[in-house]
Amino acid sequence: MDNCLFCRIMKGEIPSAKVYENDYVYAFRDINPQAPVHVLVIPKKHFSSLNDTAAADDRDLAECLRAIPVIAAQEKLETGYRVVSNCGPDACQSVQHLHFHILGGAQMSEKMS
Ligand code: DGP
Repeated sequence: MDNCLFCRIMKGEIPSAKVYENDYVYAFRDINPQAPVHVLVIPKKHFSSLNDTAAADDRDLAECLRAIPVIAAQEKLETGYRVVSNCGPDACQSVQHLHFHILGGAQMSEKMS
């Protein structure tokens, strides 16, 4: 996806603060952090959201989930963290490339919305 912001970040065409990468996954710091640690985990393959993953290779999705605890450990989030994937306009998804927010580094509210 030539015009996708996160595809361009993943390819290095737009700079980002990388925190993790493997053959399937790229992770980088959110430009507008909403917690002391705020990392975005994306599959290297383009999916616009979770709604676009019915035909996805399991590996592309599983690697995102497996990367999350690795990144959490790297970021020293021993006391916990939250994972969010906004999907569609009601959830205020603003970038149409599947991504998982890892939020941590402080006590969070019990409220999620
Ligand atoms: P969402 O609202 O769930 O689609 O989250 C998109 C996130 O992407 C939002 O928290 C801000 C972040 N973001 C947007 N543009 C950039 C960018 O150019 N670089 C980085 N690092 N993050 C970005």
